[in-house]
Amino acid sequence: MRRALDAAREAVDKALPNPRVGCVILDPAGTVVAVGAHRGAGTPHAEADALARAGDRARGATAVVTLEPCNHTGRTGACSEALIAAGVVRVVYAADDPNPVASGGADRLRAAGVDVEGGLLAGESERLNVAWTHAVRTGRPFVTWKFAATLDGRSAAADGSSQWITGPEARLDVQRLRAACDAILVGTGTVVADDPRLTLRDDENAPLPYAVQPTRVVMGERLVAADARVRDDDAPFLQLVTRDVDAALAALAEHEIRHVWLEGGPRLAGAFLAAGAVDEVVAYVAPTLLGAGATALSGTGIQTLADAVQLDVTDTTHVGPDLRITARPRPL
Ligand code: AOF
Ligand code: ZN
Repeated sequence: MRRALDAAREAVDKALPNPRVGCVILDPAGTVVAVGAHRGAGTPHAEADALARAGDRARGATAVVTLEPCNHTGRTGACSEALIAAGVVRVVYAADDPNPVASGGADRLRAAGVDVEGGLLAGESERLNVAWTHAVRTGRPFVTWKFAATLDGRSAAADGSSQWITGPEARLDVQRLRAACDAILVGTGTVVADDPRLTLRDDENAPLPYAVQPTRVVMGERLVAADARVRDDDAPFLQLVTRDVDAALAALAEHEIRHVWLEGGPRLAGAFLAAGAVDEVVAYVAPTLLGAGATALSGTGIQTLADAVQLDVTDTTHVGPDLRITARPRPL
């Protein structure tokens, strides 16, 4: 299973809107005869990839797969049927498939006489697909809110200047994390103020070696000007003409967006937080002090300490001179 998880991880950085899945085929003696992985929507599922590599050696074999084999014909065929047809006699999988459209593979395999065991390293498989699992379970995308601030919590100086609070290392780190998402979300105010491109680029403006650019999503009732850079040809663009967070999440889910990277501004972030729609916070904190200036969040409606949103820190990492703090809202 660890080999299958590694295969899933190594095959692609991102398979969204699909999960990252790996599959290993073992002969009756326990020797690895094939390793397969999924590489993104529309390409073969991990099981199909591994079966194709195994050929005849799949007969009588065990398939070890990081997600319950699917039982549906979606963009590709049902893996349950492919495993049965190939003569696989035993399937060991990690996480149950949370997708109601595709699940039922374990039952289908058992009904065909295949020996099936689920749950092995399920947590690791889910960690590999945190956003996908959340999105498929809840029907709403997983939202990561990112902001940068000084050590005293300012995201802009008193005169409004905010470029750059953090160093180049942190800005490159943001690009890397953005690349793992399938949408970058900002409010219309940010587009008007900064005319950002919201694409993945390095400091020399060269495109980064990430295959798929996230969709640039602008939320708000003011229509984005036709010549705004966010509408150029470098990446997909989507405007959500609404101020309602739930409506926005539903629209994003309809576009098969699973992992949203929310970048601001402060009112949009405040609205998402107030709606309970922030699933993860990534804060870049610079070792500088301003003493005045805007903060990263506004309009949350929180008035008293007892109502503070409680987070658990899941990671702290030095990024150049800055600190990156990752935190998740504490379950109620
Ligand atoms: C994958 N890769 O290796 C496995 C998946 O219609 P599709 O082909 O995009 O099917 C996507 C669903 O299939 C997915 O949500 C999950 O439930 C199931 N298994 N998907 O993309 C794979 N094994
Ligand atoms: Zn499948």
